[in-house]
Amino acid sequence: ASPSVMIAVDIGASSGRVIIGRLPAASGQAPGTLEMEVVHRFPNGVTEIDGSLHWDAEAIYAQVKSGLEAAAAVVRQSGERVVSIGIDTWAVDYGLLDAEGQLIAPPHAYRDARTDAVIPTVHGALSPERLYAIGGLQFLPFNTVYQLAAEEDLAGKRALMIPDLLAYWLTGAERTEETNASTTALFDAREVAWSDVVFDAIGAPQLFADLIAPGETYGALRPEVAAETGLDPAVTVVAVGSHDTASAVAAVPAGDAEFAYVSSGTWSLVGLELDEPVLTEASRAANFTNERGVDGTIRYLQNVGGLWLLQECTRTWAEEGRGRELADLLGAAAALPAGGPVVDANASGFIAPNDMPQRLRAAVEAGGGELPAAPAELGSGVDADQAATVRCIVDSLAAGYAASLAQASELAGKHPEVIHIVGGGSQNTLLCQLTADATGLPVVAGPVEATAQGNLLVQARAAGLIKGGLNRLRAAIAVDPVRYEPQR
Ligand code: LFR
Repeated sequence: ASPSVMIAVDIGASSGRVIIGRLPAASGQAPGTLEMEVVHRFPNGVTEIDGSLHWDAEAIYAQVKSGLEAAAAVVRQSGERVVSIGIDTWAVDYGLLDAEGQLIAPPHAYRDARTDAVIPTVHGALSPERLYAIGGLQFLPFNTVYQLAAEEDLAGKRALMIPDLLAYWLTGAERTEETNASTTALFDAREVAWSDVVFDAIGAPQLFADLIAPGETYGALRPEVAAETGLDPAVTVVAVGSHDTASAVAAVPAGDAEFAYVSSGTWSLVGLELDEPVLTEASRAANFTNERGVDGTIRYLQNVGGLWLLQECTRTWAEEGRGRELADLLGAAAALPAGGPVVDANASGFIAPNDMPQRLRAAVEAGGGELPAAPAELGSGVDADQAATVRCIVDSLAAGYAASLAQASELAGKHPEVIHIVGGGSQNTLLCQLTADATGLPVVAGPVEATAQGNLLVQARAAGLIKGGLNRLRAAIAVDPVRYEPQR
């Protein structure tokens, strides 16, 4: 029989990838190691329509189909067989469908400020304490519950989360993947079901599709999609941890040691893997989230700001004609002494795009610190304000990671011995070292493409290519981890 392969569609806020995954046969007891071939990459980002931020879902879907077409061409050559497709994206956002199942408008993007006005109304109907006791989610102004409350008229409409919307377009099946449902705050963390109490409180109909768990199947490709992409119509779309963070944490290459993780990309998701949610008042007050992971695990974590701060600074500097290579910026930042100013990387004032260097400077000044004036040349071609700003971002992230991990450990009664950093941030040596220094714990960095690996491994298990729990999946992760020891 022809060898089986899986396809991961892995889409982040700034880029998307379509990846073929292969899992060579196990030798003896050890499972094979997952191999990945990226067949398509595309940029992603929010588009502004009439002053509000949206995702161009149709354009994303067109890119997904181009990626599937590229994958089909590869397997035609190699004689392999695609068994399934898995999709993961960021969480909380959704598309609204009309009675005919047509997308009504481009989905809103979570960085849009439209929820600000409705948050007090939602909390008036259901207190933050009650909301937390049900959903166990960190308060973030973009949680789906506030976004839905900001919608004008929901009568007769249906909603699908972004990965589910793409799965719907590929298969025709309407389902809601469970790990992503757990990020809506419309979901009961203990019952693992939609919460009528929350829908009633915001006066919205329960307009989401039935749940589907990672490993279950949405359905086979629609014949039109098979024809368009050149894939076999028997190929199925399988639910994975469709929330990218769920997939990333499934691919933390943890061994036996008690571990903490940072999924470090546009956001930094910092926390622990637990068996049960922590829904205490202390946990709510500390603003920790209990999101659902693969195999019913709980991701007990906090959103700490992320590389978004750096992405936005480099974008602004490029627009000012002061664009610099990331490696040069990080090199200049690393050369600065420790002990510079730090800000709260997760302050809500950093959520929206634009003017990031200015907003950081203001936050530093508000804290009594100072950043050098712009632009004062350093020898390296990087301006002094840029080096100091980048250093401030990385110091702030490391300090945020350390504070969140200390709190999570205390609230959950855990004692992690090692921190795994996965995602793009795992390549940032300065961030990894400063995290080890700030926490006093060793940092193990990698894999970079954890989300895609977690996505593919859940599919591989659904296809019977690998058996067992998360530890077995993790044993198949391709990574050459780099270790950082604390130095201060
Ligand atoms: C990371 C992530 C976070 C979520 C944020 C918004 O990509 O999915 O887990 O809080 O994006 O959806």
